[in-house]
Amino acid sequence: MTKESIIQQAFDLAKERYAVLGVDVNKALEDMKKVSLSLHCWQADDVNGFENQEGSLTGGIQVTGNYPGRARTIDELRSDVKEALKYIPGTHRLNLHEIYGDFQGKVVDRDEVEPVHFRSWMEWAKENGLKLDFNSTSFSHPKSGDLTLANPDDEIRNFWIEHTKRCRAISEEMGKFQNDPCMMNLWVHDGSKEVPANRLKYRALLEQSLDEIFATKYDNMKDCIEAKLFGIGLESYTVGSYDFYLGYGAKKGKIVTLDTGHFHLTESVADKVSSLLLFTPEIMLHVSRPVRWDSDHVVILNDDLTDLAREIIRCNALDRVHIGLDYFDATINRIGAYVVGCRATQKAFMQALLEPSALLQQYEAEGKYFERLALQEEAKSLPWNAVWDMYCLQNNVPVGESFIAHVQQYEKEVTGKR
Ligand code: RNT
Ligand code: ZN
Repeated sequence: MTKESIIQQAFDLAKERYAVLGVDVNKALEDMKKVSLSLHCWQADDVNGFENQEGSLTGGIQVTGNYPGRARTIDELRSDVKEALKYIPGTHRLNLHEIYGDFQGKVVDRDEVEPVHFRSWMEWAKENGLKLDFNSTSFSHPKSGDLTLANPDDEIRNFWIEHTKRCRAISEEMGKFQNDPCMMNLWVHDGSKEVPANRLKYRALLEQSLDEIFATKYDNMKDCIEAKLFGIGLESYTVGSYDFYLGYGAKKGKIVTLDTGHFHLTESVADKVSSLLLFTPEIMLHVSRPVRWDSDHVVILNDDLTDLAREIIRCNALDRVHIGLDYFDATINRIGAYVVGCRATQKAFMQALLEPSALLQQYEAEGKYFERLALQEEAKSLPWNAVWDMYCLQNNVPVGESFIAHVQQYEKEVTGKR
């Protein structure tokens, strides 16, 4: 038997099994196509970027590890992303940070950046069937300090306001060019290591800065604001907390970014989805994996992730939720890290799309709580993986663990030689 026919047989059996529970696997396969991921460019190079300035990663985030092979140039990064995409079924996007501009060897400060610095990215993305998303970059800069958009110093605050306005203009150009809105994420690390004497002051400043930044209306980009619990070295106070951005987003109609590493470890991010959908326009996700803290480990298929995907599918909200990834692991092969995290995210959605939700909801409506619990448990071990394998096969990407050898090969030929 060929590998293809084994996958086909397993799929046919799974199809029958799911049909008993009223689940249409072909519809799930169709819907999987809508699960488009926004790959974070910064996994390929440990959040370094291509600004022609020496400096280290600051702003409350940290990458650990020194595995060889990090992308050092735009060309290397593009090659690595293309390689990773060979092992991730479906059509996806690339999420760029401002520091990844094509600056052509020049020093372009953050308040000078222009759409032209992203022209080559737009063209490259088009050639490769990718859409772009964007992020302003407040970290790793001499003016980053502990406070950027919430800085009481007018000069520093205005510098970052100018930077963020320019990033919106770049996002608008990207959106226009690709004929699809560019999601622009705004995350600033502003906070303090020790307890501030005036919490309100900085939040009021951040609100003012955001109002000024968002004053220009654009049609081809969407603003997302990312909250966080704390940054490294900024543990006692985060200006842009979840309450802050949820309030701002609900009041001003902005999209709140949920980074799954930015909450207390026992807090359910999945539970937030249905509330956000009622009060904010859409949702941006940064799928990540905290281990004890916001540590940005490679995403794996765990309960947090499957809960999150299930909530999105139960809310029928795939078209209102944007799935970005956000982790940085420099201890293992970086392309492998992309593939593992992306595939885990897709598997979570595959499982969610195969949930026997009609029957579960019927049990619930009838007050049959034992039945609901029992079916939820049984659903965990239904043969979803046979459907996932079929999805990979249909998309011409390696099925199961066979991508490992491909990543090893690329390491031997390319990243290992850097
Ligand atoms: C930091 C935020 C933010 C960054 C990226 C690089 O805690 O999650 O999204 O990880 O912008
Ligand atoms: Zn994030």
